[in-house]
Amino acid sequence: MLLNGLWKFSFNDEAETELPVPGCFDACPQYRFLRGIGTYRRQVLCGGNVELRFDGLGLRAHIFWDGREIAFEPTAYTPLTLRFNAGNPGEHELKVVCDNTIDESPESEFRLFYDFYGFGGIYRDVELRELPESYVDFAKITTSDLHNGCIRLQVKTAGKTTPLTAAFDGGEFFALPDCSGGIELEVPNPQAWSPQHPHLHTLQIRCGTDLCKICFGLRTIEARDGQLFLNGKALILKGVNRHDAWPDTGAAVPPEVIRNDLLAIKNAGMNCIRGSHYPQSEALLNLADELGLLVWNETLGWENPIESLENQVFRQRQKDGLRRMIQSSFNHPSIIFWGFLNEAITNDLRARPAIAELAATIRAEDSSRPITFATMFGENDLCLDLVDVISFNTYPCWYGGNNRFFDPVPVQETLDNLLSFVRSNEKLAQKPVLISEIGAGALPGDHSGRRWSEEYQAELIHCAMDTALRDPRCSGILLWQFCNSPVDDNPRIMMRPRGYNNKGLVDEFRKPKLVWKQLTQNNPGVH
Ligand code: ADA
Repeated sequence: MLLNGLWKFSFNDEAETELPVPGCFDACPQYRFLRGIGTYRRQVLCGGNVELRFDGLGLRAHIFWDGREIAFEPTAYTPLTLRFNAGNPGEHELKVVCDNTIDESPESEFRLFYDFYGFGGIYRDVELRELPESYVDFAKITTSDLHNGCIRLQVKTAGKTTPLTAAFDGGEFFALPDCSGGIELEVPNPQAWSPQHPHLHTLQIRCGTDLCKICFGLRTIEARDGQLFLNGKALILKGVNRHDAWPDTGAAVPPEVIRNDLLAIKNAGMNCIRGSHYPQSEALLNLADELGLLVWNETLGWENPIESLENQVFRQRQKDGLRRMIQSSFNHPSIIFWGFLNEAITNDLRARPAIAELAATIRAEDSSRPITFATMFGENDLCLDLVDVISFNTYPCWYGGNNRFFDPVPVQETLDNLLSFVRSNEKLAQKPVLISEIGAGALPGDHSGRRWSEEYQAELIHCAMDTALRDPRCSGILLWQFCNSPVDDNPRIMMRPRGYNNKGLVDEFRKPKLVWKQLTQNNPGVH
């Protein structure tokens, strides 16, 4: 049952009204930019053991079933699956109390200085299913032999023990042996998944009356010898960072907007999206699988300080967020990296235990994908050896220097210095290097050619792309950022005209700026 629709809503215990779910109350005109408690509730017709799934909400939420609290979600944007007994068949009340006040304590994962707006509400789909006597708890598929089309399947079931059957691509069902420890299977008529040919296979698993359908792709991703390899071939990433935001609905981005965004990115000749800076929705990941876009999926974080990295509650929440993100999106072929903690304080040695712990948490869940985090500390980062891919966020000619007109030299020098540093460092030399963020603000309509103009941004982006993509030491570039994104009234607001981070290549309504027109024109397009 998809529980999307109109729910009863009240803000700070005021009179009840109705609001859409998915939705962000502080993106609606009557509560725009207000901070407080938004209570959503609705009736649900069901009974017995159920599974309730939220694909993402925020900033924090208490969840109640028939008036009893069944969960607290401390982390925005993160998939949450709850299993519980709903009681006798009939009407039950589901209540979700979303708090969008900013928690400034070190354990909080969303703080005032973040460079993106922290919305309140139920951002993404809510689903409920009544659990049968036995069911598939999880099924993980990894490509074990691309050449021969073999996968490794691991299935865990719950409830009464029942023999399993499975079918590939809508074919005949066959008996599955116990695969709790993983088994190898050959996919009939195997075709590899890649951005050029995003072929998806399906596997249906029957467990008693439960039928679980998984879309998967045959593909491998490796980080070795200073490069990335997709299906054994050297891979160069060319893409964008993207915030999941839309002016009318905040963090609850309508599926058609997501589809248009992904098509536009693909049509600009790009192959990758960094989901900055939180786990991506099921809707986006399904589309990326279908369209052939590679995704860097990361947990929520932004310039987190040492008091957070040394805080056990913060660390536990991060580990929990990583596990939930990985378990919920494991089978998407589009995901090539797991990431965490954008621009945390990784130039401080005291950050190492937290970074090592998060990397180990990922490896325990999935050893088939490289791990990375984006650093702003360049050569001074002290944690780069702990991950598989080195990702530098850098803003030459934007935060650095005082030039009014664009000067290519600092961009070329900055990128060269970063790449030379990695290649000459014994511990890092064999790791692939990415420019994970680079960009400049541009106000639509400013054609002065100076800083903040569309021309300045276009020149900087072209120079950065040229420099990175011509350098054989570089495995790719992810531009900051696809669309303008809203920011809160935080200490950085004076650098954020109109309350937006204006480094979008398109504006917040996706109206192309000069650079995006040029990137799109230079590409024949795929659709
Ligand atoms: C950082 C950060 C982004 C954004 C960017 C900017 O590198 O990772 O989220 O804040 O800078 O625009 O300054």
